[in-house]
Amino acid sequence: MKMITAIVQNQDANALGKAFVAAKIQATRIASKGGFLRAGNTTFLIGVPDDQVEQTLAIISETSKTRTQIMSPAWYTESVMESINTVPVEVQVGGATVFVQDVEQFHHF
Ligand code: 2BA
Repeated sequence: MKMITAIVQNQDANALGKAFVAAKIQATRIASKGGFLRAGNTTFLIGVPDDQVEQTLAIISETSKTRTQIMSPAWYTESVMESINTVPVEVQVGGATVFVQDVEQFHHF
């Protein structure tokens, strides 16, 4: 069994959740926030048998889009003084950031 952790943009989260339900893949959705942009994103925890990993990754890949966001460096520095002369920069986000880990034990009591 594997644990797939997928961080996706909020705009893609509903479609991805629906796709998991349609494919009978069980997932848990957690509201999260990126450390860099500090914008909301959604983290899915998906426990799947080994033979469902590829299907799960394909669904995530098909559903998650790459987008460009404008980021003010002031958000990053949190400095009011620095924010005066900073120019917003474009940052490319996504599609999805995905980790696949081995599951040592799975219990469902
Ligand atoms: P954020 O940390 O808010 O990052 C948003 C986007 O900003 C990233 O998109 C990347 O393009 C850019 N970025 C992040 N850190 C940067 C830095 N130090 N310098 C320049 N640009 C930077 P993605 O790579 O698609 O990441 C989307 C979200 O996925 C991240 O939101 C974070 O929540 C998560 N993530 C990405 N890599 C991760 C990792 N290694 N571990 C845990 N979470 C990760």
